[in-house]
Amino acid sequence: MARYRLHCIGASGNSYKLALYMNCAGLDWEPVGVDFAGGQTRDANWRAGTNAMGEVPVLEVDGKRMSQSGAILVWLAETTGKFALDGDEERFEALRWILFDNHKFTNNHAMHRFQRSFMSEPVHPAILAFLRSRTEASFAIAEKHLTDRAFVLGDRPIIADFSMAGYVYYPPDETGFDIAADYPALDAWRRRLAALLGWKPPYELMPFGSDLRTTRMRIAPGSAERKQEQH
Ligand SMILES: N[C@@H](CCC(=O)N[C@@H](CS)C(=O)NCC(=O)O)C(=O)O
Repeated sequence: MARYRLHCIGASGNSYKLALYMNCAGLDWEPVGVDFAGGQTRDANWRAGTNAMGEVPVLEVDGKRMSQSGAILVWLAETTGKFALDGDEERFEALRWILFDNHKFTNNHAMHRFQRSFMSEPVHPAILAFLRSRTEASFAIAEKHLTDRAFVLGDRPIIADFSMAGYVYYPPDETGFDIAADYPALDAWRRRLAALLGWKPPYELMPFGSDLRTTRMRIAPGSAERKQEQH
């Protein structure tokens, strides 16, 4: 059994942040599948034993189970020294971007993707339009920031890069955003990250639960099986 065990699904970009970090850091890790579409993260026993917040990712290390990708990335950087921060100023800057990522960059993009591609019934266009405009606004901020720097904090990748990378490698037909065509600085940044040793796309690093991609087709509207969570 690997030392680091990531409870995750392939469709979860929040999980991918940690999977990608651990693969690029060369850590001994393995994915542990969660039946997200089947409602496992809402099961009372799962919540009691794995994550009271009812979310993936959960990282299990030496019997301890941790949640919240941003907090886990900070913990991993501090305990492994990989993609770590140098001093208080860098730590503050990295936390700023990790919080921006959680609240805006990842959140809007992920919510838009889920509503667009994984709902079993059509979503009201106003919901998609709202989430799309929020995503565009946070993409514009990241695009400007990355125009004159290689990585989020400068010339080397650190944990905030992995946090912001959560959803940028999912296929455009799934996300509804064509980063290569519309966001040149974001595209150049994600290519630099993709050149790191250990980089792999989400569905290769986390084979479990990739079937969420087909949930929309698998679960007919009105079916008693319809059990879905937000992104
Ligand atoms: N801020 C959390 C977000 C985690 C999150 O939203 N995970 C999604 C999957 S990508 C989830 O489990 N959602 C279940 C729900 O919202 O009920 C993190 O970064 O770990």
